[in-house]
Amino acid sequence: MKRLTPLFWLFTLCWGPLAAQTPAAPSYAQEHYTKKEVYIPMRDGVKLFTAIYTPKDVAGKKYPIMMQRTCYSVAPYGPGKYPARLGPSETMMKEGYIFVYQDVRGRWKSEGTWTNMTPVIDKKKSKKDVDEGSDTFDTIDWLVKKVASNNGRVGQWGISYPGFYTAAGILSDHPALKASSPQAPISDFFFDDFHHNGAFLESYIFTYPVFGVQKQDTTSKAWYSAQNIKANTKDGYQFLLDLGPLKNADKYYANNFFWQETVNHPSYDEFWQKRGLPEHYTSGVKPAVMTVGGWFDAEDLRGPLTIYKTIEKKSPGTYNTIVMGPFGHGRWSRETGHTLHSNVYFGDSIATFYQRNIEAKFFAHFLKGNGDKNSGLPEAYMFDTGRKQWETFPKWPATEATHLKFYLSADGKLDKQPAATPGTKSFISDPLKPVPYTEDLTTTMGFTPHNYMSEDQRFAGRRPDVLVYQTDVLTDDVTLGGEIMANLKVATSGTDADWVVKLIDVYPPDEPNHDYMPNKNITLSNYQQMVRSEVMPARFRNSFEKPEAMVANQKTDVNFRLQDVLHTFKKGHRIMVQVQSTWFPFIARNPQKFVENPYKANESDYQQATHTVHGDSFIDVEVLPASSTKQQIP
Ligand code: PG9
Repeated sequence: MKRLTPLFWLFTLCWGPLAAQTPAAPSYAQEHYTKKEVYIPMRDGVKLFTAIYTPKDVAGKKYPIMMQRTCYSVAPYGPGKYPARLGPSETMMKEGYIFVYQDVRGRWKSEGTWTNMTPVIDKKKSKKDVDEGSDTFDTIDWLVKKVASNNGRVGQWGISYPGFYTAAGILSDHPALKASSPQAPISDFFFDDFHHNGAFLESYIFTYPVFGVQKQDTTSKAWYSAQNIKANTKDGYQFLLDLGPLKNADKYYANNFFWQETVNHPSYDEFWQKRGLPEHYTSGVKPAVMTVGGWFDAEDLRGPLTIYKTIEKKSPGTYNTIVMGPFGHGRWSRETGHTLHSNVYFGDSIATFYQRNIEAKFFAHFLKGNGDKNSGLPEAYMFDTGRKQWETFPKWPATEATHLKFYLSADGKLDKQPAATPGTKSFISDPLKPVPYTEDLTTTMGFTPHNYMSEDQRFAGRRPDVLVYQTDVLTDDVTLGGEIMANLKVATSGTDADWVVKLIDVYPPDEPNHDYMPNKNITLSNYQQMVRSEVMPARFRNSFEKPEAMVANQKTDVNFRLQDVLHTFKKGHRIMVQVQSTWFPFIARNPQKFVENPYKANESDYQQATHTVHGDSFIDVEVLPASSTKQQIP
């Protein structure tokens, strides 16, 4: 939430009352669209609330339908009420589509019972077997038959949870669904949002009222807000440290069904597995798919990359493409002028470029054009976050990429070869003094994390419980493009630990500040920009389903994937890797003593431990040759 400047308040105090007296001029949506609200019956009889906005200019015209299904409300409710913008962008609102918004089952004005990440029923045996695929099918079937002036073609889009409903909608298999754009879609709550590789994101603890309380009736008013945690502080690090073990959250959430489900399913069991989406795609994905994500998306980064790669692998005949921009969560949907993430400036109007030249083009081709798959768009439209420019690839990960290993050498160097005698580096990890995940405390009591994904990491690297490894100053640009694997060889004096690996771009000492620094206390001189990071609980190193303790002081392999990148480390920069075991309160603290269920650990289970990283640990990255990228001039 942007801080409102004094100028804003001045304007509001002076002009606000005047503005309140004269009716606001009708918005573009009000002037050019009519609105209808209906209940659409699903096959099991449950009715879903749906708002339909149709262009007024329908004389002799037919329009495609663009649909979004959401758990976050289709407000504003009421026949004369319009949102500021219809559709994914102003461009598409002005191009003219029939925009449809639907409250999903169990949410807001729709009927039915809510559950998170609705499990997919692959083989439906009766009308009672319903999921998001069947609800999407029934909705599309009703729309194409009943909505006047539609051209029989439907597109679907959505960001985040609506991205999940879009990705799940692909499984509807409705013949009218021609184009689907899951954007920052959730793929699986054990790897997106609430967990990363099963490590619980304690930074999400404030969101549980939104997802863990059943409404009693159809409603246009939030029914869960009373459950919010009331805290008289902005310091989430201290607030959650003072909360102590996760079991103490029951004082807030004893009746919150999603919190109880989270607590009672600490491993990747049937509860989470049946809520995962990617494994349900098969060879017959019908609609054209354009998955969209942000390289700095702190909520759903695994989702877009995994859904794109899964469809690519399982349904090679499908028009299946990916776009990854220099954005935080969903920030491609709103133009901010100067495109920044945390303190890093990427250029101007990048969201508008994406909306006009990529998103609108994709939907126009398949919903208004001949839909022959010659859309003029590439397979992979990827923004190089180091060079700060769009690149296009005929395949992702790029076929020209070569693998390179960086060894975590005991002398603190990132070496391309392991030392003859690898040696070790150790640190004391103390759950009572965890490494902060951000220096920006103002973001630690919010709904979800955001800025840490490209934040300066000097505050962490200067702590004794964070190990630092780096290359010499680069004499040439090095472009990492594709997947990253961490292959750690570690030990602990305890019997459990979380392992965090952070890939960092170290700027040169003479790096100047850009003109749009959002944080006046930061200098880009020697800035240690986070490029990618991930956590892996050692308990899940061999299986996410069957956690295993570590054997004290035994060298142990902990191998895990960090999400893809496209980042050029420029000449004069360094490549850095930091390794740590606490990352608070982004993730919950690990007791560092193996317990069956960390959500039920007692205060006495939390213990200091000495952790060791062996010098034959390595990070395996994909390096692109300079010539492999084709710069896309906006
Ligand atoms: N994926 C995002 C989210 C899910 C659950 C909790 C908090 C955030 C989103 O839908 O915005």
